[in-house]
Amino acid sequence: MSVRIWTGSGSPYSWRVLLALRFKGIPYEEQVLSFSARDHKAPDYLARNPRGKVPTLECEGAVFYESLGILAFLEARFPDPPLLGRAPVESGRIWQRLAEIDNYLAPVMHAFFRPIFFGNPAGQEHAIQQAAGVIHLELGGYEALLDQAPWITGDAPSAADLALYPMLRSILRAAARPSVADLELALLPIAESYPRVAAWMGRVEALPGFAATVPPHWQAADDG
Ligand SMILES: N[C@@H](CCC(=O)N[C@@H](CS)C(=O)NCC(=O)O)C(=O)O
Repeated sequence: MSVRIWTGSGSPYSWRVLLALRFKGIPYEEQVLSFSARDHKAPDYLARNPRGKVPTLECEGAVFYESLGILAFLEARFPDPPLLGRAPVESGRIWQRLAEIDNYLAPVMHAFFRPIFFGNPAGQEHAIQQAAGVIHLELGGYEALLDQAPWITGDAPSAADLALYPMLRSILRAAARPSVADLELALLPIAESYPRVAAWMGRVEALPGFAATVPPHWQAADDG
């Protein structure tokens, strides 16, 4: 059995799959593509993933892209420990949260961090503040959920935790940029506004193998 994964440093979708691989104790070989060199648009990569995005995973001759599809494959091929639940209700709850993360948080994450990481926040303050407002609504929901249980879907970590964490880290990393310091986004420090979310982030960071998944160019960053 050999697993290869193509990632991009800092890609939250790649990070969720790396967390799942570590959680399940699956050995893998990682190839970090360079976005600036446009490795993800090279013909040999497009042959594996015609959308030219990361992550892509190959296992025993089968190639998968789209992080949720990859997680579903990993769960079926390597069921223990489970990440997508065993019982129908548990499984449905986890997929519900995954759909919420990708349908509601992901678009606003992109709207928030794109002008901060890849553009010029000057002139886009209103759009950034609007996105931050939606992020606060989402964070409020997770704060309430985490008041009921230590993990997003209950008493054990699930794919929902592993999918949510990298997105929140990306958001907080963007919020820490000096270029938005004057916007009073009230996202940092996260422990002040959302103590349960902050404590949950600590629990994710304590999962075995977590450190090896942190994007290489983030290792030294203090982003709250
Ligand atoms: N829905 C996809 C999203 C993947 C995605 O958007 N990846 C980004 C990096 S976070 C990417 O590869 N962007 C490069 C591009 O679109 O050219 C998934 O879940 O895998």
